[in-house]
Amino acid sequence: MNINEYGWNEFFLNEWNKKNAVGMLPGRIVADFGQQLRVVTEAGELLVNRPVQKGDSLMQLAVGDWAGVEVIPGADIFIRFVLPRKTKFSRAAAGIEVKEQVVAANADTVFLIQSLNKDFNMKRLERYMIAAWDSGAVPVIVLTKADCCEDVADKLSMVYGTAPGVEVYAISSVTRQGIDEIRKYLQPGRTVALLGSSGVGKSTLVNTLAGEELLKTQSIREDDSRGRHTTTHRELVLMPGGGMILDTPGMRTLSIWESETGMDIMFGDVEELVKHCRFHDCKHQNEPGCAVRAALESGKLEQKRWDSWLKLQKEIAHLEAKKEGKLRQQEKQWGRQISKFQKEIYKGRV
Ligand SMILES: Nc1nc2c(ncn2[C@@H]2O[C@H](COP(=O)(O)OP(=O)(O)O)[C@@H](O)[C@H]2O)c(=O)[nH]1
Ligand SMILES: [Mg+2]
Ligand SMILES: [Zn+2]
Repeated sequence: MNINEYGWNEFFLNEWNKKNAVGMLPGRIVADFGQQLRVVTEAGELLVNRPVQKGDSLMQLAVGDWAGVEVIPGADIFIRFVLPRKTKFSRAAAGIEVKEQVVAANADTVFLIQSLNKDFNMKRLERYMIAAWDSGAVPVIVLTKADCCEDVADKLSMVYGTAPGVEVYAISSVTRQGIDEIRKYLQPGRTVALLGSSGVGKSTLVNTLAGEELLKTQSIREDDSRGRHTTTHRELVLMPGGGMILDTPGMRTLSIWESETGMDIMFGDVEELVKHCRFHDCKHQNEPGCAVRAALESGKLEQKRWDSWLKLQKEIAHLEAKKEGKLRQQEKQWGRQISKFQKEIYKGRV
């Protein structure tokens, strides 16, 4: 097994050399079955138990990660560490806990996939774009099922308006429209991650590009254009002509986790406008000298974009407050431990 084909390169080698990895093999996590992970190493594919999580540390493994694997002959196989990621596409994990979920690690390109039928949703695309810019990977928008859509050109121009400078493709796995164009992203040693709702044709696209059935796809209930889940886990597959694709099960919602670069790139103009209001605590309602209201009235700022920004901004502020709360909680716990320790010292026990 040649790990270079799986994306091993100087970046990871450099990180590897900083570790004490004597007796270990570098391995890339190619499938996540929950309790177990499939890892590709020079010695072949290995099935490894998921290591015990160490809080929020890097041991939170994701498909696409490079890990230090130790094989103890006659005993077991262990993952000892994970290398720093080159890129990561994250979302806020579902549930009340404030937690990051890495959906795809070390992808070079992310295909943001929507189908051109009823699934098409510009607000969702905006969200994916923000997360993609924050991931560090290059986003490409792929609109599937062009064979099922009569107004492809209209939808394309909407997308161009929202994501300037990003490549956009309308494709069909049925008519093969656009398939050869997107093949250029499949380069030896490079990883493309497929992100999008369930049923948009991600697994079908992998099979179409591969020219063989590498992954199972779902039969769709045409009535509501939703499919049933068949892709149950994340999986990184090596393509016959080189390059890798990371297929993911559909995400129902994408809650923003990080938003530094993403919001800047997607809404830089809005953020600039806000700075130009006369009052720095402007609510953008009836205040005099409100740059936002002026831009909305003159048509310079679209109401839809403003609504999106407001909603995302609120969501991010909420998330930040939750993150902050978690941090304070951790500090409090620390504080309690320290004061307990101090008491012990006082009592002369330590
Ligand atoms: N008409 C049409 N159907 C497609 C296309 N690509 C996928 N499908 C169908 O959409 C359904 C869901 O595909 P699948 O690849 O499992 O979606 P995934 O959940 O995103 O992996 C399947 O019934 C596919 O046959 C396409 O380009 N055109
Ligand atoms: Mg699938
Ligand atoms: Zn204002």
